[in-house]
Amino acid sequence: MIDKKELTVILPTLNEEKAIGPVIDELKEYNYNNIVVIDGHSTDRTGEIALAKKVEFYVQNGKGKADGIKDALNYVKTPFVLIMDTDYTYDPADISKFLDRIEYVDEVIGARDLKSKTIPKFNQFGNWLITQVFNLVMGAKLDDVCSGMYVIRTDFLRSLDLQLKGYQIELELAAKTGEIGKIVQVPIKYRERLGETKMSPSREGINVFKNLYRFAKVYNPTLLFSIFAGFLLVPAIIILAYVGVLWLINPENLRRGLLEIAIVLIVTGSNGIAFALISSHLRRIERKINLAIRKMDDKK
Ligand SMILES: Nc1nc2c(ncn2[C@@H]2O[C@H](COP(=O)(O)OP(=O)(O)OP(=O)(O)O)[C@@H](O)[C@H]2O)c(=O)[nH]1
Ligand SMILES: [Mg+2]
Repeated sequence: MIDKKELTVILPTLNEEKAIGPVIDELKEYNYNNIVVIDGHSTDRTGEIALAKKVEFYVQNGKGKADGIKDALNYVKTPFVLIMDTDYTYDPADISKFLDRIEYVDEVIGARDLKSKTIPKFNQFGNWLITQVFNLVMGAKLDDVCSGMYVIRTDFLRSLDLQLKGYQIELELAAKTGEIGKIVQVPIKYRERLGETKMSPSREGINVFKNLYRFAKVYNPTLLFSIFAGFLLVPAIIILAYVGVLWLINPENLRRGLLEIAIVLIVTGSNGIAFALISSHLRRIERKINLAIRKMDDKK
């Protein structure tokens, strides 16, 4: 288990005046004293309260939670960081579980019980669906990829070239870490939020699925080409069977038009399969190169 002193807690805030005080107090009760609050230009008393609690407080450059977290890394001096939403939903009693595991891996994600009553029904389903699609695309086995509580190695996080904005950071982090490193998860509690949400579930949901599609192109083109091939080959086989049955019943009844459509679908679908095989091979090579680069970076 790593020492609490080796951990910095990054608290991203945007108008969290109701929650910031209790969140900092609880962290200090558990002796987590390296706390960096990174604020996205709050217009309420968030900054005032954080400063009164004598923690490091900075107003971020850029926009959104992701830019805030990247900015906060400039102030971190410990080898590990915990990123935790500052809305009181996460319980610092759970942090010791993360410290037990992070020694051996690159990222530890706190997995909420997605059936918990404290998560609105729409978000429960959304989080579940996003996690399932993420697992399918990335070949991962996570239970809650959108969790707002995770521990990560500081240098490793700095080395990742994170591009996505706002609430998409958790997704990109898990994708990039899974590619070249190791992620584990620990079960955590999830409590009622204090104060108002800053997130629009429908807008963020749409952005997430756009990004999952981009991840599929980059990390799992085999899956995309296979789906494409399936869409063509399944109807082709059905048409062929139909034409075949008609022809068997009456050899003079050969439906040439349908047969030609089936042949075109089969030729195009077979190309899809060929691309799927080639891309799977290329991805294996790319992954080996990425892992080799990671090893070289670790030795530096
Ligand atoms: N630094 C910074 N923090 C932000 C920004 N937008 C949101 N946050 C913080 O990011 C965390 C997550 O935001 P929430 O509004 O709780 O979003 P959520 O957890 O997805 O949604 P809920 O289920 O309603 O809690 C909170 O601590 C916010 O205060 C921003 O632009 N900059
Ligand atoms: Mg929240």
